[in-house]
Amino acid sequence: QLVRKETLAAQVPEKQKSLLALKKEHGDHVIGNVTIDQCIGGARSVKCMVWETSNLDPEEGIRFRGLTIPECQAVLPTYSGVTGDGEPMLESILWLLLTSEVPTKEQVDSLTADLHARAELPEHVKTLVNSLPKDMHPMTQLIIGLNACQTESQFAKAYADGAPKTDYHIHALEDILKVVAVLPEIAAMIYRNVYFDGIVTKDTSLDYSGNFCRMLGYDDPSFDELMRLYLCIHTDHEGGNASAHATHLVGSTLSDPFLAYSGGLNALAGPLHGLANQEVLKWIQDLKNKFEAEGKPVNADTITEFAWETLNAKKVIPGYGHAVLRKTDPRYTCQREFALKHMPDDELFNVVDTIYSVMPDILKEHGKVANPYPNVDSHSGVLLWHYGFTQFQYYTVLFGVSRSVGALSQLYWDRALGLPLERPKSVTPEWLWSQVKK
Ligand code: NMX
Ligand code: MLT
Repeated sequence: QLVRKETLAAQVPEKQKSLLALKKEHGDHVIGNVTIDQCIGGARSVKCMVWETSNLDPEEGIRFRGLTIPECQAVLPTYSGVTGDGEPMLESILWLLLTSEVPTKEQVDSLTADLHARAELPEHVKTLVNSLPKDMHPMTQLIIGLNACQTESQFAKAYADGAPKTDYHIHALEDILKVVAVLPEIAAMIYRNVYFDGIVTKDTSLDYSGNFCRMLGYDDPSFDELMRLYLCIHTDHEGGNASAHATHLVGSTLSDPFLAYSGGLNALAGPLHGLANQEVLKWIQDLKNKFEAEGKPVNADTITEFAWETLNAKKVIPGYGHAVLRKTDPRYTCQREFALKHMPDDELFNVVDTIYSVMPDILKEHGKVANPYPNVDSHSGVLLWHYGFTQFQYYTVLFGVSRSVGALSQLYWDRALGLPLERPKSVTPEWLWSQVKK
């Protein structure tokens, strides 16, 4: 209520005015050129999208509404109520991304209550998710579940009823909060169905992350804190990443937020994007199995041997490299700090740490990779594994629950600012040749 009625309502006219002025007064100002390399090469660094919620610097990493991860940890409300003591709550970062304001604990608690109140899943969604084959990938199940929730879209209904475009953001926000609210239960149903007894038990006296942990079947305050950290750091990574961009693209057709974010989840499910977190754990398990069978220890030497085998087989090292970052991902660093605080002697954490000590040099020697350092996915799995959450085929679903917060906060602003249908120009190879042969 507070988010919608007070904070955002005051911001929308100002931001609309500012963007309009930018367009009117400076619309023809050139901000970049596009090379053939960029055209063929996945549009790296091409500046062609406005993104309110976060910005990614190649050296420094992500800033959420101008705040680095350590700054978020220092100022955003925590579950204990003492800022700086523990990880920020997911609701804190949702508030920040949506409104650009650092919320109070009271505001965050009101948002928790609002999300819990919206979390009821339609019966047909429960029936559908419960009917899915256990061997269907959890991400596919999540996407099916979310798509089926589209029956609840107030945006689609308002559009069909002829709502004026100036009101689109008001209806979109209802859907956005609903999507964020329902995802944990869909995700928990999938986890409990695939790996356990199918029973999901809620505890809405807790925050979003704590309740999610109980629904997954975990009851450990330390795991709740990990989930808070996990959900916060995966929310947003500016607009060009595949899941956020897909959400923005699909949403630009005025598909509602349920359909738009399902598009984002489809992108997240690819191994070069969110699925890399499962691939990292698989890589580590394959490595351990191989050397245990050979009676060798897992150490810097055997990791180096295994890395070269992977590279020579023309496969990627999952969890390393990035399209934008050129340094160790600060999301990796804060997870490493969590491990040093909560599980310094954990066996797999030590494997991940040893990988970190050798992999950048291996990748530099390999010579192809623009960024030889680890990204977020390199660390997230081992933290989960430590708490007995070993079902790594499921890991990307957690990423998917979190990314909804960033991608959909931006979708709110897409509609509030009246951003148009996204439709860049493609060119044929013949046209490209004609440009250089002139
Ligand atoms: N291992 C081996 N080769 C790599 C790696 C890696 N980790 N990263 C990049 N390369 C290769 C890449 O495949 C490309 O080869 P080719 O010229 O034969 O096509 C070459 O190095 C240059 O690629 P880059 O410019 O460094 O990277 P790009 O921007 O194209 O791709 C990623 C970025 C993230 C897709 C790439 O680094 C990668 O595949 N990493 C492993 C998968 C991964 O961890 N993805 C998760 C990213 C984070 N997330 O959550 O989404
Ligand atoms: C992300 O969080 O989306 C990934 O790091 C990928 C990206 O930023 O391109």
